[in-house]
Amino acid sequence: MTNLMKTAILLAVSVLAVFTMSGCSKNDYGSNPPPNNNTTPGSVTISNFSFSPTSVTINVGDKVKWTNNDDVSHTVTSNTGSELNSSLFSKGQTFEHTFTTAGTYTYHCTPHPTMTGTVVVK
Ligand SMILES: [Cu+2]
Repeated sequence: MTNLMKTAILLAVSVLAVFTMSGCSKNDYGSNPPPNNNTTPGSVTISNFSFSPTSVTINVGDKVKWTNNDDVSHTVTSNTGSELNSSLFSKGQTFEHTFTTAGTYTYHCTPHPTMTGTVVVK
């Protein structure tokens, strides 16, 4: 075996080792939880013509899911702006929205304006 061949093999092995190590650390979150990939930290139930809880607090990038348990259809509609703009959804159906900007989002139900709620995005 020539010295050149030895060097080439050594180089190939060390490149492989670096790749393996970096691949490992890429997927190793240690004690930290993995990044938030569209989990649902905010859950709101709609029943008896009200949102419960009326206010949820989440982080930027988090998703809120509304579940309608009423026999009538409801919407989740921003009081101002267009962040929340669901269609009417009926019993057993859900509406989900991911918030990408911090702020306080107040909303109501279009056919039942006395139904109101708030999403606080930190
Ligand atoms: Cu409603």
